[in-house]
Amino acid sequence: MRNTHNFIHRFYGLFLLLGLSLLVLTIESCEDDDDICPAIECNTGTQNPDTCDCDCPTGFSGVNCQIEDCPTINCNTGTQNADTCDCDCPSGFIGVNCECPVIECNTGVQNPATCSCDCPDGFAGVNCEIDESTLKVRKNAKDMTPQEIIDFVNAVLILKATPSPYSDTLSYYDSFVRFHQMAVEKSKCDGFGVAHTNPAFPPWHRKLLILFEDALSEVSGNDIALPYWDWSDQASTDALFSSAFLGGNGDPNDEYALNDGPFRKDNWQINLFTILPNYVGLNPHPWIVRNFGATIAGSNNYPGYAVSLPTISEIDNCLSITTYDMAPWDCSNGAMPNTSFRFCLEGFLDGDCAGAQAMHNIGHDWIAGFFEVPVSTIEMLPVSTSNSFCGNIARDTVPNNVRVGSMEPLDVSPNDPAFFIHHANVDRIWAQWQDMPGNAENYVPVSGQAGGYNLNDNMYPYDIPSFQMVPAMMVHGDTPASMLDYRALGYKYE
Ligand SMILES: [Cu+2]
Repeated sequence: MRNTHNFIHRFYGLFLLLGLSLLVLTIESCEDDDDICPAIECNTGTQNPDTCDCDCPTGFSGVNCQIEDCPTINCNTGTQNADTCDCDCPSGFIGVNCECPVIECNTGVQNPATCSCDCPDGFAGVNCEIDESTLKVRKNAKDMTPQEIIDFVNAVLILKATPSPYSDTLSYYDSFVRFHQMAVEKSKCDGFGVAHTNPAFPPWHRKLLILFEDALSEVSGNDIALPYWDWSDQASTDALFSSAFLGGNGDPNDEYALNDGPFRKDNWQINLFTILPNYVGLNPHPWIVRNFGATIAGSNNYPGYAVSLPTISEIDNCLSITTYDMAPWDCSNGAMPNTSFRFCLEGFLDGDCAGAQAMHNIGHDWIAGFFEVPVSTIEMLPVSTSNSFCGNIARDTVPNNVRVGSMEPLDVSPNDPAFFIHHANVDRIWAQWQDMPGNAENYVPVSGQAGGYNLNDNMYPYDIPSFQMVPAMMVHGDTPASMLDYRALGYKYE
């Protein structure tokens, strides 16, 4: 019994000792806490007893959780979300700053950085609404099948024999020559460029090509796509100027008359003649005249210098210019071949508009340069001549034995169907440039310049009321703005 009592006593003693030890330990550890962690203000956070530091909630940092992590961003119509720090945008807006009005992107997605639609491969357009597989494909002349060449050539011949919807006196084909001539006449009378030597040079000709391509399809019943002539590709040149296609060079024994191919002298008649003072009398024949690579006129018109076609590096140089165009919006600034895409593409090389040429201009010159014919007496043609449009305009003197080919006098150069295939390449290079990042809508001037230059100006002569009565003219707009998106106009280049 005593032993038992003793055991219990000892047991209780041990318990007591253990309890006291724990109490002391606990008190000691509390005393340690008080020693290491001074109370600090943690604002929206809590003090961590292990580290003594503040544990802060998401979005806050700093010793006292006093720093709100979200950088302040402008949310425009929206509000910044304190948890995510991003903008919560109201319906109808997207983007990092709620700046983009929502647009329908169909098969694509709207890019919040640009606000525009990113389209999947094979789709294009502002709303990714264009299925590219449905577009007309304008091919390199060398890639045309024999049947495509036949269809194209026949359509051009039919167009030449079809009465024009725009004129009681002209053929449908010749109306396109006349549109071009009217633009050049207006330039000379008004003293500023229409269709040429100005920012509207690319869109003005894009409109002409679409009208022409549509007309070919209309009169032939075939869906015709214009071929293009890649000047830098010898195979393209060879294919285009073959006897099955456009015919070749002029006949040196016949004042360079075109004597082969479907548009030869006895199968194609020219009805509209140049009225440009510098060319009157130099291109008198009612048939196509070509003299490949002959000389171009210098500043004094004749004699000139030999020309060659643009190379890949010349074309790439124009494509590398990021500015579409700039003041003085013409051909008079010698620095502009390297600073204005339009100036470079149109083909001026220096500040002399009639001086050295390149690109588009040299293509005209290469097909149809200056040459001499035998005459009984060489004499100088008069220095001025009366014109049917703006009265007397001074002209340079030129010997009476000088001739030019059909593509040379600017006004009536579409008399040679090569014009349209040459200009398809000009249009293709513009299209390539437009496909570069940021260039799709890149056109200046937007406003404030001469009539016909600005983004939303109507282009002469497409805006003439009687022409506007023809349904074909109204299928697409007649402003530079309406010509910018070539896919929306129904075609692409291979
Ligand atoms: Cu032109």
